[in-house]
Amino acid sequence: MGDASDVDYLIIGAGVCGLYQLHQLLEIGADVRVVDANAGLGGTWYKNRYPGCRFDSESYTYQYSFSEELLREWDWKERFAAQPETLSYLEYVADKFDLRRHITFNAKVVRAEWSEADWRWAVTFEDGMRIRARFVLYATGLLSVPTYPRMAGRGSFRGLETHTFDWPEDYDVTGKRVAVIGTGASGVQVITDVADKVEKLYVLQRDANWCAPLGNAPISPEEMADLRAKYDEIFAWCRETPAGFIHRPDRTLSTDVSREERLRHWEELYNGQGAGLYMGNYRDCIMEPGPNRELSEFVAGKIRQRVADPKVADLLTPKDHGFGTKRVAGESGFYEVFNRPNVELVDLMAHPIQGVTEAGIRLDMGAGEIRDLELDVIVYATGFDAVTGPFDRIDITGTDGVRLKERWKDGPETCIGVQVSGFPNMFVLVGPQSGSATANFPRGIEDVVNWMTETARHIREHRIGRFEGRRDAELGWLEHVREVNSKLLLSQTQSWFNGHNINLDRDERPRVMVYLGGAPRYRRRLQEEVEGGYPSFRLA
Ligand code: N01
Repeated sequence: MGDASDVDYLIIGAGVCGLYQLHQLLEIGADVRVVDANAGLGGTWYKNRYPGCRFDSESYTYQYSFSEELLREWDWKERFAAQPETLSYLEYVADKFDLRRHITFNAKVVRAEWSEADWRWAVTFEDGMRIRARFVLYATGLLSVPTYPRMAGRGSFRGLETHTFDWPEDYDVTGKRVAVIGTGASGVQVITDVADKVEKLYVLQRDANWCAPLGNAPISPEEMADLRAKYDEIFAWCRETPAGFIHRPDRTLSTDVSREERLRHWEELYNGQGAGLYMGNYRDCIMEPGPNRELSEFVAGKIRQRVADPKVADLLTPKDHGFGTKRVAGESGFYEVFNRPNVELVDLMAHPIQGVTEAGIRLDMGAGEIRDLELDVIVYATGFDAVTGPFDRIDITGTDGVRLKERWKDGPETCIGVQVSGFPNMFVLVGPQSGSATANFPRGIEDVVNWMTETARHIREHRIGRFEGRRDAELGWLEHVREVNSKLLLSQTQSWFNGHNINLDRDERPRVMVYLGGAPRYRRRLQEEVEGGYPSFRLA
């Protein structure tokens, strides 16, 4: 393809964030185009088609709040909608607001180069197409680069080998012999969904991960009507909670109440809905080791009650981190799966994978012994090169020929999570150290997109041609994020939240990937910039 015409705003990514940003920029009459590597819209919800995929935000909080009409028209079927419903919702939004004609699909960006001569980005695509844009907005997602583990023989397997993220559309596992590697949020969902359909399921677990019941159920028409009547209240409430969920940490400390009261409260949260047990619990449970240990022991007791074999229950209980100090997986019958005769938990710590063979997976049983698992399907539920991965795979060059990948080689640095010094006119809508990264996603991105839209207005009104984050502001933000994050036990565990995401080297230095200061504080920080005339940025 030849050169495409210039555009003012180029948004990369047509997922939850990109679609909303497109709508908002169109509303203010901006010249805008969206490009997406996929053949359809939806981002995460387009790609993740593995059985059991759903979100663990309450459905009615995982939707756009900008249009009353849309809120009136759309009915959610389940408290926690599954992937097909969420994708249908996003398609409905795109059609209703006539967004599709502004999106180019099958357009994978491979390079973006800043030109200081004319203050434009030259964006190159895999097929050779080029677009020149005044501003490039990255809505490339946090979890859009899957990581396949490095294993000898991978690719030689005769059956289906797939990552959860790349699950082939409509692939049916019924009657098959399946191995799932990984027990994070994706693994837990796929394992639970396929267990009663497959002939044999091997769950290959390295470290155990904490889970909590999701409490999913259908939404009746009466409940839907009731929720709809309360939408204003629900959105207002979510705006004030740290992660944009309906759950909010309790100001009471666990040590302020009796043990009897604590256990009663935890029992209630465990049997409740969604992420209440770790987002709506006593504040000190995710900040102080002692209270966290007691809560972890409570949840471990639940695992022992639900899993018949005590040895399996013990293996499924995390030993390396406390409850809620990594992303907790929402589950719906996960533990009961291990009581089924066709399911086997394989402890990779004791019996590591030696390699993938034509017929399946070979385990190292120690003392020179091996064990071959004969399989039809291998599922890698092994996570993502999270947060920075989507940027690393594009060759982004800023001023003086500096590459973003090089700038971020020891960890990302951003100006309040929305820009990077040396990369003018490049805006990060979803990326490192942004409030959008750890929030209930639609709630988090609304803050950034609304700020971006306001900023686009400012750019037009003041005829700004060059907009760049200041280095001193960037260093200040990094220090602030480090300080805020250090207050939570989450910052001390190894997960994608602090850069232990690519599983190549498990002892990699922690990186400041996310901002844990909460959505309200982040929103205020962005607003301060607008009100103060953008003091953290250089405008020309
Ligand atoms: O990925 P993960 P995920 N050999 O990184 C294991 C979102 N999400 O896709 O802990 C063997 O959490 C790894 O083991 P270990 C959500 O934000 C949301 O599950 O490193 N095992 C771990 O068990 C979530 O946080 C929803 O020892 C290997 C697993 O693979 C994020 O996506 C649903 C391995 C990876 O877990 C990522 O979740 C799904 C190896 N070489 C996902 N490498 C909802 O909203 C990795 N593992 C409900």
